[in-house]
Amino acid sequence: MAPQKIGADAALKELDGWNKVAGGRDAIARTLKFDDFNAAFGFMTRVALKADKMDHHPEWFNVYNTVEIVLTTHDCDGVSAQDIEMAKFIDSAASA
Ligand code: H2B
Repeated sequence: MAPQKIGADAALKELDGWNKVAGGRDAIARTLKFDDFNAAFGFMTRVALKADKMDHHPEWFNVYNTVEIVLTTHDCDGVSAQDIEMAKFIDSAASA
C-alpha cells in the first residue's frame, strides 16, 4: 500500500530546522554543515543504512562538508510519515 500524503506544512509542524522546497513541489529540505568531508560522509553513511532499512531514500547533494537534503515520498507524490521519520533520524544523526 502506498504511504499516505501528509503534506509539507503539516510535517513541518513536527520538525525544527526543515523548510519547504521552492517551486511548488511537496517536499521538505534541510542543509547541514559538518567539520569536514569525513564527518559529512560518515553522516551520509549512517543515513544511507537507515534509508535502505526503511526502503525510503533521500534526495541529496554533497560538496565537501555540506549536505543538502530533500525529502518527499515518490509513491504518494508528497510528504508522508516516512519523511518525518527520516527527518528525525537525520536530525539525530547530524547531532551525534
Ligand atoms: N524513497 C522515497 N523517498 N520515496 C519513495 O516513494 C520510495 C523510496 N519508494 N524508495 C521506494 C524506494 C520504492 O520505489 C521501492 C520499489 O520500494
